[in-house]
Amino acid sequence: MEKMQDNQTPKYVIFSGGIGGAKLIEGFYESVDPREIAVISNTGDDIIQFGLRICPDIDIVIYTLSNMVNKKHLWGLEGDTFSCLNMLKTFYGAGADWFHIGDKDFATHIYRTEMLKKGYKLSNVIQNIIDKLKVKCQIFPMAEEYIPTRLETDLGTLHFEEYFVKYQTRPKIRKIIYGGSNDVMIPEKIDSTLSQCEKIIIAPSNPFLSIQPILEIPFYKEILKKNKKKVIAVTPIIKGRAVKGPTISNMKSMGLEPTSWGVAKYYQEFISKYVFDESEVMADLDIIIEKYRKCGIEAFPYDTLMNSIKKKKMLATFIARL
Ligand code: FO1
Repeated sequence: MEKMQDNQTPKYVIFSGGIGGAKLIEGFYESVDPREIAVISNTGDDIIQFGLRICPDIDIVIYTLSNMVNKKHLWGLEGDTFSCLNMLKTFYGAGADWFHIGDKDFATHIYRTEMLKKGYKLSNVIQNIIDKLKVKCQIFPMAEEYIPTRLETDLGTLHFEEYFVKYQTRPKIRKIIYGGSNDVMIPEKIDSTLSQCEKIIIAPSNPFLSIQPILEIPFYKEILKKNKKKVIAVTPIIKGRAVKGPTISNMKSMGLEPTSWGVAKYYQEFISKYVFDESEVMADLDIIIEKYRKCGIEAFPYDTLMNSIKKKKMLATFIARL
C-alpha cells in the first residue's frame, strides 16, 4: 500500500465504545497502515475514582492496540495486581473496590489526572499516552470535558459504571441522561478528520450506552448526516443476542425491536451502509436486502462475530473495501 505522508488525514474514522469497538479497531489496526485510522471514543463511561480521572473506553482501545490488555476481561492490564486497591479499602471501607483498578492501571489514571490538573486538554493527554505506549493510530475523546452518562433507574440515578459494574446491569433503566450538548469542546482536528476521511465506521458497540453519548453532541450527528454517504455501521446484535452487554434489554426498554434491523433503523438517518451477520440470512437474502434498501441503507451480510484476530481482520478488510 502507498506510503502515508504524516500530515495526511486518516482514511478510516471509527466511532467506538469499549470492548466491541476495540475488537473492530484491532482488526483495522492489523490490516491497514495504523496511521490511516482515527478513533472517536465515547467518554460517557468516564468516572472519577479516588480523585483520579478514568476513561474506560479509551483505555480499553489503547491497552488493546498496545497489546497490554487483560486477555480474559478485555479491559484493564494483563498481569495487573490489586495491592493499592486493597489498601484503599482500609481507608474507604470494604465496598470501595467495586471498580477493579489494578496497580499498573492506576499509573495511567495518575498520569492522566496530573496532566489534566496542569491544564492540558484531555485530547492532548490521550495523544501523550498513546505516544508513550507506541500506539500508532489517532484516538480522540468525543469531548474535552468530563461529561459522564447517568442513568435514572429503579435504584435511583446512577453513574454508568455503577449501573454496568457495581450493579451488573440489573437495575431497570428509566431514562438515560447524556452529558453531551452544544456547549462541549470538540477536540481540534476532529472536524477536518471527519470531513476528509474516506469512511466513517460506527463500531459494534451498544447504540444507547456507547454510541448515543457521542451523537448527543449535535456536532457529531450533524457531520454524520452531512457525510451519510460514507458512514457504515456494524451490527452489535447477532441473531437477537448482543455479543456482550445489555444492548437487548436496553432496546426493549427503549421500545425498539431488539434485532440487528432495529439497530439499523436507530441509525437510519445517518448511515448509508450496514453490515449484519450472515447467520441471519434465513429467508431469501434479496428480501432482507430490499427491506434495508427501502430505508436508504445498502446492507451486507458478513461474519461479524469477532472471536479471533483473523476474523477481526477479515471484517475490517471487508468494511474497508465497501
Ligand atoms: N468492567 C467490569 O465489568 N468490572 C470492573 O471492575 C471494571 C473495572 C475497570 C477499570 C478500568 C477500566 O478502564 C475499565 C474497567 N471495566 C470494568 C470495564 C468498563 O467498566 C466497561 O467495560 C466499559 O466502561 C464498557 O464499555
